[in-house]
Amino acid sequence: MSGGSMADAPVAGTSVPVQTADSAAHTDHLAHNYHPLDVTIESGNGAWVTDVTGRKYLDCLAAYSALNFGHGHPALVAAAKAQLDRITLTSRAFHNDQLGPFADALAKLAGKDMVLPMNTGAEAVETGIKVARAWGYRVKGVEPGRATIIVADGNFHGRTTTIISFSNDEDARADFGPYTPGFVSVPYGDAAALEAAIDANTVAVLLEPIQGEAGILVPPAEYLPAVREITTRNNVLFIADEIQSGLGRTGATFQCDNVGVVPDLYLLGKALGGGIVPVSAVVGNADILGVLQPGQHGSTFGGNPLAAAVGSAVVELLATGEYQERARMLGDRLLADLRALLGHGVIAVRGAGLWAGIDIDPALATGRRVCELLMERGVLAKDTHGSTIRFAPPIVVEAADLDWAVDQLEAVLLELGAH
Ligand code: IF1
Repeated sequence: MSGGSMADAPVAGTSVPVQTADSAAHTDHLAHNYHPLDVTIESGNGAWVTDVTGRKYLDCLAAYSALNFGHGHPALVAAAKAQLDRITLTSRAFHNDQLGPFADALAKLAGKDMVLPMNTGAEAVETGIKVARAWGYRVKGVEPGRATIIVADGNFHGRTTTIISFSNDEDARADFGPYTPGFVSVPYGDAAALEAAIDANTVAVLLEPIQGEAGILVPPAEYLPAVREITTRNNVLFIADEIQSGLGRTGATFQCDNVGVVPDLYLLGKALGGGIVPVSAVVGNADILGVLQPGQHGSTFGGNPLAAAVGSAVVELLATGEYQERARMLGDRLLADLRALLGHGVIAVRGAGLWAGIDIDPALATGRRVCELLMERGVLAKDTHGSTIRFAPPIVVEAADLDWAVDQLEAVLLELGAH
């Protein structure tokens, strides 16, 4: 078929719907694994996006923290554009001139000495699981095939079959069995329960430093330091999934920094690609990541020169600390403004840095309904579960726009009958 794509080919017996700009959201050819708000975005700049009708919205989701630096950050776009004209993909069968500098810069940012680049967050999580198991057998001496990894109830680490095998969210796991064995789930925030679950086969603990999808659940301040002490004492790896909490979101380079903890492995993704290309990585020291030998793990696109060039530009933005400081300053402002709504339709506010989970009074509306009404007022946000919504705008958001977004939430709550 010359010119058009297969997508343009009429399906026998059906008429291909006319695709106009504003009907792009309503194609008949897309699987129904999402239920997006009824908005079709055409462009973005900073913390703002514009829909196909020209209407602007403040983006308070930032693609689940993949857009920490906003839409179209000039330094990131410039790095991508420059690399597009050089080379975008070589495979790891050959070296490329961008990956070494990226690995050097990211290792330095994390205070570690080795980086394993992948693409999506789930791939970083899967890589962490494989590395921990191989370390368990080859270094710790766990009996072959018996390695277990401790995870937390309410976790969200991605959508692959192994990862949903240790999810306890039925929407995420139902009808996707048989499930991968080798995982033990314990209550989040309970260090004693975690220690009690460790046995001779335990190779690692895998945790989100703050549970994102669960509703931005911030554990007690002493939890992660206790997990660090327990895992060190038991020769168990501590793997921190900072894919959503990391890279400036919580007012620090990593959320682990905020509680004075250094994990054995950082799992990174989302914002590492600057909102431009999928970039993820497992970052640790050679005594752990070094267990992998050539041919034992990999990815077609992992460490590609375009991803590495953008990743290097992201690490450069984080190296000064200005985005971390901005997230801390704006986050304090956001959380204080949201907490002023407690008792006026808001029943709880949780968060760290520029990342807030807001429990709306369920008697007023679902989180989805609140997000629909926010959209009508020009704010884009996403519910997690039930009546919880999250606010996580790009860190480049203007303070005045952040204040305005909270004003819109207050107006929505009043509209729903809050006092
Ligand atoms: C969706 C949720 C958030 C993550 C953490 C690994 C991954 C994610 C802590 C995997 C990804 C995304 C997935 C996306 C929506 C979003 C999400 F709602 F699904 F749960 F953020 F909370 N670790 N989270 O948050 O990274 O493979 O997606 O690059 O599946 O709808 P990924």
